[in-house]
Amino acid sequence: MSDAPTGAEAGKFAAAMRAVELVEDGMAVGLGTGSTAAWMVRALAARAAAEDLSLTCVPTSTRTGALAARLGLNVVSLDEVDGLDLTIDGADEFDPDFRLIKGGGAAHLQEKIVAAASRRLVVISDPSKQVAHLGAFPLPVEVTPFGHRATLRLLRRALEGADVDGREITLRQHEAVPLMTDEGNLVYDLHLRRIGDPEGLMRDLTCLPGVVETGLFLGLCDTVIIGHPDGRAETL
Ligand code: ABF
Repeated sequence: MSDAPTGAEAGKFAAAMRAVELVEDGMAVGLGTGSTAAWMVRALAARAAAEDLSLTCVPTSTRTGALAARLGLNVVSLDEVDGLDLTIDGADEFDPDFRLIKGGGAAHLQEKIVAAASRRLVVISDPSKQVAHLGAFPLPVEVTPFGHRATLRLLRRALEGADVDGREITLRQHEAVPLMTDEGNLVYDLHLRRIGDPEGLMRDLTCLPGVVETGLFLGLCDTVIIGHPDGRAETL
């Protein structure tokens, strides 16, 4: 690609390029959402064109799907394939066990469905997302619009006994109105600061009526590739 970025984007680009090397001709590939994943889509489209790769691509959001289609990738829905060979996606945080917080882009429901349908999930990220404990990034929780304030009360009650350092909950807004996800749901952000027991918290939240999905990705990611501002990529 001739338009390689500089500065902070150089790291994202480097991680994206390294991840795209994992794609083989004939693969079914899940395409993540976010700015790092966007570099990956651009690099994958360029490689597919240069090497005449036959790929089947499943996007994790409408915006990723539009970008991939515009760049000439073969975009299909998840229901048109029998699973995926590889999904490449970004993240908002990752810990030493590759547990993730995702959903800063409000696409975590579709991202998790696509990731769970994939043989591998490779995360592309940068050192700023690497944490000892999850939680500094607010945990997104997608909820149905129906009864969302009742669900908020259930979320607050669930956090009372949780091993976390913060318990503020905010409704995600976009241009001063509640944000709506691709699926037409709302997102509450849980400002927990530190999550002591991610597995326990996911169990406690996912069972609540009205909760559709959380941004906790546990046991799904087997590889993290981080890109550095100097353009180096590092596979963890
Ligand atoms: C997406 O990648 C989201 O789940 C996550 O919030 C985002 C990270 O975005 P960026 O790559 O722009 O930091 O998968």
